[in-house]
Amino acid sequence: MDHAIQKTPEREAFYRKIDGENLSALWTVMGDLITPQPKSPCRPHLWSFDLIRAYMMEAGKLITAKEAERRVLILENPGLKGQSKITTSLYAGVQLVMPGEVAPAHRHSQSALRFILEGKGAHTAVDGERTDMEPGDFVITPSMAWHDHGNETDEPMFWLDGLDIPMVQFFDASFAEGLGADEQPLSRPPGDSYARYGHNLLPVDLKRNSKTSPVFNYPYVRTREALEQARKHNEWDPCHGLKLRYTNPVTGDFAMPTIGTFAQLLPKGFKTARYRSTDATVFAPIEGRGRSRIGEETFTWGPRDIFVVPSWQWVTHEADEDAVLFSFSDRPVHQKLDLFREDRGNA
Ligand code: 1HN
Repeated sequence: MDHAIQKTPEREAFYRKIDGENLSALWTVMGDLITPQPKSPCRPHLWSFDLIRAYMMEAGKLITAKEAERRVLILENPGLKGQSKITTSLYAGVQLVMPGEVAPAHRHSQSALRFILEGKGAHTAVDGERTDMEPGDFVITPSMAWHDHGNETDEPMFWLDGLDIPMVQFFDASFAEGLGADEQPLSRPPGDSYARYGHNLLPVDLKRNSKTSPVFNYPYVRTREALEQARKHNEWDPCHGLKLRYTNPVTGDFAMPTIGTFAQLLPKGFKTARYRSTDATVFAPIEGRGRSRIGEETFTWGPRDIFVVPSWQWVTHEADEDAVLFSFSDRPVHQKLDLFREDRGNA
Protein backbone atom coordinates (compact mmCIF):
# COMPACT_ATOMS: atom_id res chain seq x y z
CA MET A 1 0.00 0.00 0.00
CA ASP A 2 3.02 2.23 0.52
CA HIS A 3 5.11 1.48 -2.55
CA ALA A 4 5.94 4.30 -4.95
CA ILE A 5 4.50 3.88 -8.43
CA GLN A 6 7.05 4.37 -11.21
CA LYS A 7 6.48 7.27 -13.55
CA THR A 8 6.82 6.61 -17.29
CA PRO A 9 6.10 9.00 -20.17
CA GLU A 10 3.21 6.76 -21.26
CA ARG A 11 1.67 6.74 -17.77
CA GLU A 12 2.09 10.52 -17.36
CA ALA A 13 0.42 11.09 -20.72
CA PHE A 14 -2.42 8.78 -19.68
CA TYR A 15 -2.95 10.65 -16.40
CA ARG A 16 -3.11 13.99 -18.27
CA LYS A 17 -5.57 12.59 -20.78
CA ILE A 18 -8.00 11.21 -18.17
CA ASP A 19 -7.67 14.34 -16.01
CA GLY A 20 -9.50 16.18 -18.79
CA GLU A 21 -12.39 13.78 -18.25
CA ASN A 22 -12.40 14.30 -14.44
CA LEU A 23 -10.87 10.89 -13.81
CA SER A 24 -7.73 10.00 -11.92
CA ALA A 25 -5.75 6.82 -11.20
CA LEU A 26 -6.12 5.47 -7.66
CA TRP A 27 -2.70 3.81 -7.73
CA THR A 28 -1.00 7.24 -7.82
CA VAL A 29 -2.65 8.46 -4.61
CA MET A 30 -3.59 5.34 -2.67
CA GLY A 31 -0.72 5.61 -0.15
CA ASP A 32 -1.84 9.13 0.83
CA LEU A 33 -5.48 8.09 1.17
CA ILE A 34 -5.02 4.94 3.23
CA THR A 35 -2.20 5.57 5.70
CA PRO A 36 -1.02 2.77 8.01
CA GLN A 37 -1.72 5.09 10.93
CA PRO A 38 -3.08 8.63 11.41
CA LYS A 39 -0.86 11.12 9.60
CA SER A 40 -2.14 14.60 10.39
CA PRO A 41 -0.86 18.03 9.38
CA CYS A 42 -2.21 19.13 12.81
CA ARG A 43 0.74 20.05 15.07
CA PRO A 44 1.22 20.13 18.85
CA HIS A 45 1.11 23.71 20.12
CA LEU A 46 0.62 25.81 23.26
CA TRP A 47 -0.85 29.30 23.45
CA SER A 48 0.07 31.33 26.54
CA PHE A 49 -2.96 32.99 28.10
CA ASP A 50 -0.90 36.04 29.11
CA LEU A 51 0.02 36.60 25.47
CA ILE A 52 -3.54 36.08 24.21
CA ARG A 53 -4.89 38.34 26.98
CA ALA A 54 -2.59 41.21 26.01
CA TYR A 55 -3.58 40.97 22.32
CA MET A 56 -7.25 40.69 23.24
CA MET A 57 -7.11 43.86 25.32
CA GLU A 58 -5.56 45.51 22.25
CA ALA A 59 -8.40 44.12 20.12
CA GLY A 60 -10.78 45.54 22.73
CA LYS A 61 -9.65 49.02 21.72
CA LEU A 62 -9.94 48.28 18.00
CA ILE A 63 -13.46 46.92 17.80
CA THR A 64 -16.55 46.47 19.99
CA ALA A 65 -18.10 43.05 20.61
CA LYS A 66 -21.20 44.35 18.86
CA GLU A 67 -19.45 45.45 15.67
CA ALA A 68 -17.37 42.26 15.59
CA GLU A 69 -20.51 40.23 16.47
CA ARG A 70 -18.07 38.07 18.43
CA ARG A 71 -14.70 39.54 19.47
CA VAL A 72 -12.57 36.45 19.21
CA LEU A 73 -8.96 35.63 18.43
CA ILE A 74 -8.89 32.27 16.67
CA LEU A 75 -6.39 29.67 17.86
CA GLU A 76 -4.95 28.56 14.56
CA ASN A 77 -3.10 25.30 14.55
CA PRO A 78 0.36 26.05 13.06
CA GLY A 79 -0.04 23.06 10.72
CA LEU A 80 -3.48 24.23 9.53
CA LYS A 81 -2.95 27.95 9.00
CA GLY A 82 -5.71 30.01 7.42
CA GLN A 83 -8.32 27.30 8.02
CA SER A 84 -9.66 28.47 11.41
CA LYS A 85 -8.94 25.07 12.91
CA ILE A 86 -7.23 24.04 16.14
CA THR A 87 -7.49 20.40 15.08
CA THR A 88 -8.61 18.90 11.78
CA SER A 89 -12.23 18.71 13.00
CA LEU A 90 -12.50 21.46 15.65
CA TYR A 91 -12.33 25.21 15.95
CA ALA A 92 -11.18 27.10 19.05
CA GLY A 93 -10.88 30.78 19.93
CA VAL A 94 -10.62 33.08 22.93
CA GLN A 95 -13.47 35.55 23.32
CA LEU A 96 -13.46 38.87 25.18
CA VAL A 97 -16.58 40.68 26.38
CA MET A 98 -15.73 44.06 27.96
CA PRO A 99 -17.80 45.64 30.75
CA GLY A 100 -21.09 46.99 29.38
CA GLU A 101 -20.81 45.10 26.09
CA VAL A 102 -23.21 42.74 24.39
CA ALA A 103 -22.56 40.08 21.75
CA PRO A 104 -25.84 40.10 19.80
CA ALA A 105 -28.26 37.16 19.56
CA HIS A 106 -27.82 34.69 16.72
CA ARG A 107 -28.00 30.97 16.08
CA HIS A 108 -26.31 28.40 13.85
CA SER A 109 -25.96 24.67 13.16
CA GLN A 110 -22.53 24.61 14.78
CA SER A 111 -22.49 23.57 18.45
CA ALA A 112 -20.37 25.64 20.82
CA LEU A 113 -18.80 25.19 24.21
CA ARG A 114 -17.44 27.91 26.45
CA PHE A 115 -14.81 27.24 29.07
CA ILE A 116 -14.53 30.29 31.32
CA LEU A 117 -10.97 31.56 31.81
CA GLU A 118 -11.21 34.93 33.57
CA GLY A 119 -13.94 37.18 35.00
CA LYS A 120 -16.98 36.44 37.05
CA GLY A 121 -20.62 37.33 36.57
CA ALA A 122 -20.92 38.08 32.87
CA HIS A 123 -23.74 36.05 31.34
CA THR A 124 -24.75 34.10 28.31
CA ALA A 125 -28.36 33.47 27.33
CA VAL A 126 -29.25 30.18 25.62
CA ASP A 127 -32.75 29.34 24.39
CA GLY A 128 -34.53 31.76 26.70
CA GLU A 129 -32.44 31.26 29.84
CA ARG A 130 -29.52 33.24 31.21
CA THR A 131 -26.62 31.88 33.17
CA ASP A 132 -23.88 33.78 34.96
CA MET A 133 -20.42 32.41 34.31
CA GLU A 134 -17.25 32.07 36.36
CA PRO A 135 -13.80 30.52 35.83
CA GLY A 136 -13.86 26.77 35.21
CA ASP A 137 -17.54 26.68 34.22
CA PHE A 138 -18.32 24.63 31.11
CA VAL A 139 -21.24 26.16 29.21
CA ILE A 140 -22.98 24.73 26.13
CA THR A 141 -24.67 26.40 23.19
CA PRO A 142 -26.50 23.59 21.32
CA SER A 143 -26.93 23.51 17.56
CA MET A 144 -29.52 26.11 16.39
CA ALA A 145 -30.04 27.54 19.90
CA TRP A 146 -30.37 31.33 20.07
CA HIS A 147 -27.51 32.77 22.08
CA ASP A 148 -26.21 36.16 23.16
CA HIS A 149 -23.64 37.25 25.70
CA GLY A 150 -23.42 40.30 27.97
CA ASN A 151 -21.10 41.67 30.61
CA GLU A 152 -22.71 43.83 33.27
CA THR A 153 -19.70 43.52 35.60
CA ASP A 154 -16.81 46.00 35.71
CA GLU A 155 -14.14 43.47 34.67
CA PRO A 156 -13.32 42.06 31.25
CA MET A 157 -14.55 38.48 30.73
CA PHE A 158 -12.50 35.92 28.81
CA TRP A 159 -13.46 32.44 27.77
CA LEU A 160 -12.33 29.67 25.46
CA ASP A 161 -14.79 28.87 22.66
CA GLY A 162 -14.78 25.37 21.14
CA LEU A 163 -16.97 24.72 18.10
CA ASP A 164 -17.46 21.87 15.63
CA ILE A 165 -17.12 24.31 12.70
CA PRO A 166 -14.76 22.16 10.55
CA MET A 167 -17.03 19.13 11.02
CA VAL A 168 -20.13 21.04 9.94
CA GLN A 169 -18.12 22.46 7.04
CA PHE A 170 -17.07 18.95 6.00
CA PHE A 171 -20.72 17.89 5.84
CA ASP A 172 -21.85 21.15 4.13
CA ALA A 173 -24.54 21.50 6.78
CA SER A 174 -24.16 25.11 7.94
CA PHE A 175 -27.20 27.30 8.60
CA ALA A 176 -27.05 30.58 10.53
CA GLU A 177 -29.22 33.59 11.24
CA GLY A 178 -29.24 36.72 13.39
CA LEU A 179 -32.18 37.54 15.64
CA GLY A 180 -32.08 41.24 14.75
CA ALA A 181 -31.88 42.17 18.44
CA ASP A 182 -29.00 42.34 20.91
CA GLU A 183 -30.73 40.12 23.40
CA GLN A 184 -33.24 37.32 23.00
CA PRO A 185 -36.44 37.34 25.09
CA LEU A 186 -36.06 35.36 28.30
CA SER A 187 -38.66 32.68 29.05
CA ARG A 188 -37.17 30.94 32.10
CA PRO A 189 -35.38 32.18 35.25
CA PRO A 190 -31.62 31.67 35.70
CA GLY A 191 -30.86 28.21 37.08
CA ASP A 192 -34.05 26.68 35.64
CA SER A 193 -32.30 24.03 33.48
CA TYR A 194 -29.94 23.05 36.28
CA ALA A 195 -32.85 22.74 38.73
CA ARG A 196 -34.85 20.59 36.29
CA TYR A 197 -32.11 18.35 34.93
CA GLY A 198 -29.00 18.76 37.10
CA HIS A 199 -29.95 16.68 40.14
CA ASN A 200 -30.24 13.06 38.94
CA LEU A 201 -33.96 13.58 38.52
CA LEU A 202 -35.86 14.05 35.27
CA PRO A 203 -39.47 14.91 34.52
CA VAL A 204 -41.22 11.52 34.43
CA ASP A 205 -42.55 11.84 30.88
CA LEU A 206 -39.64 13.81 29.47
CA LYS A 207 -39.44 13.59 25.69
CA ARG A 208 -36.56 15.36 24.01
CA ASN A 209 -35.29 15.31 20.47
CA SER A 210 -32.10 17.20 21.12
CA LYS A 211 -28.89 15.18 21.46
CA THR A 212 -27.36 17.95 23.56
CA SER A 213 -27.53 18.00 27.35
CA PRO A 214 -30.37 20.15 28.74
CA VAL A 215 -27.92 21.24 31.48
CA PHE A 216 -26.15 24.10 29.76
CA ASN A 217 -23.90 25.29 32.57
CA TYR A 218 -21.74 22.72 34.39
CA PRO A 219 -20.43 24.94 37.20
CA TYR A 220 -16.80 24.56 38.25
CA VAL A 221 -17.70 24.27 41.96
CA ARG A 222 -19.56 21.02 41.17
CA THR A 223 -16.75 19.68 38.95
CA ARG A 224 -14.12 20.52 41.56
CA GLU A 225 -16.20 18.86 44.26
CA ALA A 226 -16.58 15.68 42.19
CA LEU A 227 -12.82 15.51 41.58
CA GLU A 228 -12.03 16.20 45.23
CA GLN A 229 -14.42 13.48 46.44
CA ALA A 230 -13.09 10.96 43.95
CA ARG A 231 -9.44 11.59 44.85
CA LYS A 232 -10.07 10.26 48.36
CA HIS A 233 -10.21 6.76 46.91
CA ASN A 234 -6.71 7.04 45.49
CA GLU A 235 -7.66 5.11 42.38
CA TRP A 236 -5.34 6.82 39.99
CA ASP A 237 -5.35 5.91 36.33
CA PRO A 238 -1.71 5.68 35.17
CA CYS A 239 -2.50 7.52 31.89
CA HIS A 240 -5.04 10.07 33.13
CA GLY A 241 -4.69 10.63 36.87
CA LEU A 242 -8.35 11.13 37.68
CA LYS A 243 -10.37 11.94 34.57
CA LEU A 244 -14.11 12.54 34.36
CA ARG A 245 -16.35 12.90 31.33
CA TYR A 246 -19.13 15.51 31.30
CA THR A 247 -22.41 13.75 30.53
CA ASN A 248 -25.89 14.44 29.24
CA PRO A 249 -28.13 13.36 32.15
CA VAL A 250 -30.92 12.31 29.77
CA THR A 251 -28.85 9.86 27.72
CA GLY A 252 -25.65 9.21 29.68
CA ASP A 253 -23.80 10.06 26.48
CA PHE A 254 -21.38 12.96 26.11
CA ALA A 255 -22.84 16.38 26.98
CA MET A 256 -22.65 17.43 23.32
CA PRO A 257 -23.19 15.22 20.24
CA THR A 258 -20.06 16.28 18.37
CA ILE A 259 -17.66 17.35 21.11
CA GLY A 260 -16.54 15.31 24.13
CA THR A 261 -15.57 17.28 27.23
CA PHE A 262 -13.50 16.15 30.20
CA ALA A 263 -12.20 17.37 33.56
CA GLN A 264 -9.06 15.85 34.96
CA LEU A 265 -7.16 16.09 38.24
CA LEU A 266 -3.41 15.53 38.32
CA PRO A 267 -2.13 15.68 41.88
CA LYS A 268 1.17 17.39 42.68
CA GLY A 269 4.08 15.25 41.51
CA PHE A 270 1.95 12.91 39.35
CA LYS A 271 3.48 11.90 36.03
CA THR A 272 1.19 10.11 33.61
CA ALA A 273 2.15 7.06 31.58
CA ARG A 274 2.22 7.69 27.84
CA TYR A 275 -1.11 7.62 26.02
CA ARG A 276 -2.32 8.21 22.51
CA SER A 277 -5.76 8.23 20.91
CA THR A 278 -7.34 9.06 17.57
CA ASP A 279 -9.21 12.08 18.95
CA ALA A 280 -6.99 15.17 18.72
CA THR A 281 -7.58 17.00 22.00
CA VAL A 282 -7.53 20.60 23.21
CA PHE A 283 -6.46 21.08 26.85
CA ALA A 284 -7.05 24.10 29.09
CA PRO A 285 -5.54 23.88 32.60
CA ILE A 286 -7.63 25.92 35.06
CA GLU A 287 -5.57 25.27 38.21
CA GLY A 288 -1.96 24.31 38.78
CA ARG A 289 1.21 24.15 36.75
CA GLY A 290 3.01 21.41 34.93
CA ARG A 291 4.41 20.12 31.68
CA SER A 292 3.18 17.95 28.86
CA ARG A 293 5.29 16.08 26.39
CA ILE A 294 3.53 15.78 23.04
CA GLY A 295 5.36 13.80 20.38
CA GLU A 296 8.92 15.14 20.53
CA GLU A 297 8.06 18.50 22.14
CA THR A 298 7.61 19.58 25.76
CA PHE A 299 5.20 22.38 26.71
CA THR A 300 5.12 24.10 30.12
CA TRP A 301 1.67 25.22 31.21
CA GLY A 302 -0.12 27.15 33.90
CA PRO A 303 -3.72 28.24 34.49
CA ARG A 304 -5.63 29.39 31.38
CA ASP A 305 -2.95 28.35 28.86
CA ILE A 306 -4.30 26.27 25.99
CA PHE A 307 -2.52 23.41 24.23
CA VAL A 308 -3.41 20.89 21.58
CA VAL A 309 -2.49 17.22 21.17
CA PRO A 310 -2.91 15.95 17.57
CA SER A 311 -4.39 12.55 16.71
CA TRP A 312 -2.27 9.53 17.63
CA GLN A 313 0.64 11.51 19.14
CA TRP A 314 2.04 10.19 22.40
CA VAL A 315 1.32 12.45 25.34
CA THR A 316 2.45 12.50 28.97
CA HIS A 317 1.51 15.08 31.59
CA GLU A 318 3.42 15.99 34.73
CA ALA A 319 2.01 18.24 37.48
CA ASP A 320 4.22 20.43 39.70
CA GLU A 321 1.16 21.42 41.78
CA ASP A 322 -2.32 19.94 42.08
CA ALA A 323 -3.64 20.63 38.59
CA VAL A 324 -7.09 20.56 36.98
CA LEU A 325 -7.27 20.25 33.20
CA PHE A 326 -10.37 20.81 31.11
CA SER A 327 -10.20 19.19 27.68
CA PHE A 328 -12.33 18.63 24.61
CA SER A 329 -12.16 16.51 21.46
CA ASP A 330 -14.24 14.92 18.70
CA ARG A 331 -14.32 11.59 20.56
CA PRO A 332 -18.16 11.21 20.46
CA VAL A 333 -17.99 11.12 16.67
CA HIS A 334 -15.07 8.68 16.55
CA GLN A 335 -16.91 6.35 18.89
CA LYS A 336 -20.21 6.48 17.03
CA LEU A 337 -18.47 5.81 13.74
CA ASP A 338 -16.37 2.94 15.20
CA LEU A 339 -13.20 4.90 14.48
CA PHE A 340 -12.01 5.48 18.01
CA ARG A 341 -8.74 3.87 18.99
CA GLU A 342 -6.54 4.43 21.99
CA ASP A 343 -3.15 3.08 23.02
CA ARG A 344 -2.15 3.07 26.68
CA GLY A 345 1.43 2.04 26.01
CA ASN A 346 2.06 -0.68 28.58
CA ALA A 347 -0.04 0.94 31.31
C1 1HN B 1 -20.13 32.04 17.83
O1 1HN B 1 -21.45 32.06 17.67
C2 1HN B 1 -19.56 32.37 19.05
O2 1HN B 1 -21.64 32.71 20.08
C3 1HN B 1 -18.20 32.32 19.20
O3 1HN B 1 -19.89 33.27 21.17
C4 1HN B 1 -17.37 31.95 18.18
C5 1HN B 1 -17.09 31.30 15.88
C6 1HN B 1 -17.63 31.03 14.65
C7 1HN B 1 -18.99 31.05 14.46
C8 1HN B 1 -19.84 31.37 15.50
C9 1HN B 1 -20.43 32.81 20.17
C10 1HN B 1 -17.92 31.64 16.94
C11 1HN B 1 -19.30 31.68 16.75
